Amino acid sequence: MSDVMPTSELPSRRSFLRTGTLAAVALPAAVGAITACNPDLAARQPTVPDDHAPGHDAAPAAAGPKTARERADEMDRHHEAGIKAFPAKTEGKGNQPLAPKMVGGVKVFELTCSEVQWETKPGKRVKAWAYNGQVPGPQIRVREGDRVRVLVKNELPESTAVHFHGLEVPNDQDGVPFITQPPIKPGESYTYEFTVPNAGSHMYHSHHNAAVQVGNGLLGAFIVEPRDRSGEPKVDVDYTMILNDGVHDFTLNGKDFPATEPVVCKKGETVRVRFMNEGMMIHPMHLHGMHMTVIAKDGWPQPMPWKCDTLNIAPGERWDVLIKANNPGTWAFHCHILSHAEAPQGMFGMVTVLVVQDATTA
Ligand SMILES: [Cu+2]
Repeated sequence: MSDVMPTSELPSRRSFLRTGTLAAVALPAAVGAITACNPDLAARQPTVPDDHAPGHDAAPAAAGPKTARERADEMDRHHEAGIKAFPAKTEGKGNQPLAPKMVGGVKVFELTCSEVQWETKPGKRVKAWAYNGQVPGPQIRVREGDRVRVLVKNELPESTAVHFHGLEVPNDQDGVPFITQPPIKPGESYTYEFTVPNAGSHMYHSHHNAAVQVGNGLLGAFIVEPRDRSGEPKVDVDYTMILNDGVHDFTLNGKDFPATEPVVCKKGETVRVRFMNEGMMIHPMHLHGMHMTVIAKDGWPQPMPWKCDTLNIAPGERWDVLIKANNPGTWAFHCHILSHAEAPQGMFGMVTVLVVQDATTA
């Protein structure tokens, strides 16, 4: 089941930190451009004219209000610091593959819901409600037709339930309290079991007090590979990107820029991105430098693949795209509702990069 995912899913921050690839190789265009525009402040200050505040030159730099140039330099320092910190190391990583236990031909997954402290960006720890201590919860990946059992243990201070979003399961496995099952009370466990009916990029999440519980982190990817793989694209990187916008602010896979994870590939490779929106807002995800070819919506193949560079991901939606990585460099990849991505203090939230390594940098 795992021949598509493991090597490509996680070419991540860890390998960057080990090799220094991003700092040394992948980001020179971005960082170099910033640093080139921002050499030593003190050396330039007396001689650089201030176009935005004519006449300010008479005021001493150390006293009185800051000049426009000083304010610009201060803002630019914050922006540069954020870029240079990327990809920032934080404690905890969500969306990690969850290996099932095989019991009599059934793939058994165990999910424990509990409260944890989750670091979304360096130094920022928030209360989270997590499956198996991860935000997003661990990635469940199975094949169409598999028999699956999901054991849910609730260690939260309130009831919960798990809905398998996008899966066309029998009604009594749909995970909606008082419609299809009783709530799973604190301290209780509950078992779901079904034969996986339809392939695609799906999700699982709480369906009880969900605006709070999903916002707190009770969500994860449920990816179903088709039984017949003849129509599947051949990809080198298969990357799941889960968007959220609850109490943890704007996050990609549970992390806030600069702690988000770069998507990394080599020139000529094909990257599959599975966007999933677990938040309550729309997020038009925009890739610089290359287009995306949309191949599936909510797990269903598109009748005809189509191209875009900005793809709106509405709450609950999953969109699968392919990116032919033919343009080397480090490319910004972010939500284009700009208040979800950038502030005077620099970039934050739903920002990452696509790194396309060419032969000289790989
Ligand atoms: Cu957004």
